[in-house]
This record gives sequence, C-alpha cells and structure tokens, in this order.
Amino acid sequence: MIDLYYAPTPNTWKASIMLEECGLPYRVIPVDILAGDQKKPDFLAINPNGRIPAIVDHNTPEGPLAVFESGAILIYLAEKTGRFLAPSGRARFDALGWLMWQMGGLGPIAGQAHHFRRYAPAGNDYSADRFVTETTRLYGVLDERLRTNEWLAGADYSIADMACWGWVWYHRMHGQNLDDFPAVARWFPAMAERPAVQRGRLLGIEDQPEEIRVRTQGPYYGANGPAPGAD
Ligand SMILES: N[C@@H](CCC(=O)N[C@@H](CS)C(=O)NCC(=O)O)C(=O)O
Repeated sequence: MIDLYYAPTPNTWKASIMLEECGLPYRVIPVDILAGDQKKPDFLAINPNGRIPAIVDHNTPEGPLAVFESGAILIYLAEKTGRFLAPSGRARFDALGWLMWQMGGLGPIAGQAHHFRRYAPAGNDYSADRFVTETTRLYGVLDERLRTNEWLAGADYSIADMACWGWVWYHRMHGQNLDDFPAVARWFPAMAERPAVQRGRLLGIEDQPEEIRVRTQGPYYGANGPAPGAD
C-alpha cells in the first residue's frame, strides 16, 4: 500500500494522476495546507521541506520508503511499475528533460504569476508583469514542443505530461489564454479526457471549500472557470 499525502493542487495532482494511471492501490492522507499540517513534525519526518505531495511506499524490500518532491514521486512510480517513462534512450531523456523543465520553470514561475496577480498588495505591478511575461514565454516553449510532438516525450504519453498538465489547468490564473497556444489547446483536453486524469484531479474534491470546488470542476478550467480578471 502507498500513502499519498494530499490536497488537490497542481503539484499533488501529478501523484494522484500517476497512481490512477498505474492502477496502484493507495490510501489518501489529507493534508490541510491552509491549517499548516505540512509544517508539523510528523509530516516533516516524511518531507523535510514541509510541502505536498509526498508518498510513503510500505511495499519495498527496505521497509517503508518516503519520497518527496513531485518530480521524484513521478520517477519513483514510473520505475516501480515500468510505465510512462521509457527505460532508456531519447524518449526517456526527453521525458526527464520536460519533467525538469516543469519542476524548475513552469511550476515555480507560473506559481509566482498566480501569486502576484491574485494575492499581492497594490504596488507590485513590476513583479506581476515579470512573472506573467516569463510564464507566457514558457507556454510558448510548451506550444512549440507540442506542435510537432503528440506528447511531450514524443509519441507516447509520459510522466512529463502529467507534470505539466495540472499547471496548465490554471492557465487563466497565470494570465494566459489557450487560444494563443493552439498546440497546448490540442494537448490539454486530450489529457483532460483520460479517465485516470479525471479521477486524479477530482480526488478529495468533495471535502474542499466552494472556491476550490468551482475551480476544479470539469470538463476543464479553461471552459468553466471564472473569467480572466475574476480569478
Ligand atoms: N517542488 C515541490 C513543490 C511543492 C509545493 O509547493 N506544494 C504546495 C502545494 S502545490 C504546498 O505544499 N504548499 C504549502 C506550503 O507552501 O506550505 C514539488 O513539486 O513537490
């Protein structure tokens, strides 16, 4: 059995989607990040960085194994199951390259764009513009890749797609319009329609406040989310 420390967010969806795609048995351990559960000693023993997601795999030869950082969790589950990451060669390193691009670029930068657009006090226009401009550039990089490749690692759906997708779900919060990125607009619903992606995204949603439920309901945020400016 695998324990998944979870609340519905773009980073934790990577793990819930992968667990669903692989059909692995898992148990959800809800983490209330607004209440600060992720900074408590029990959780810090699993992830010293105090953030979700994290997993604990109880079925390993070494005994219970904790894995933190969503990218490491995706690689761990891919290697455990032999799925969604090629064992060698170009497809493997394309997937790992795009996974690292998401972890080091799209996630942190789009997260800052969201923060400065939505939460920062007045007077932070420079920061908001800087992060939205860089997010736009990153969406352009994603679009260019998907213009000539069905999936990020090439012909096959992989953990790289799972890493990026939850972030693109919130494109309106990043100040982006998918009409400007036609290849992303093709890829995004193709993945949204996968049953495992829907199960992973909707995991635990019934326990969330209304604001989060609205943003997480389908078929996808671009269609049903609040209008730009209202988000
Ligand atoms: N690089 C980390 C980022 C994790 C992260 O930022 N998680 C957010 C939720 S999406 C969180 O735990 N926020 C609560 C906090 O910052 O205390 C990963 O990819 O796992």
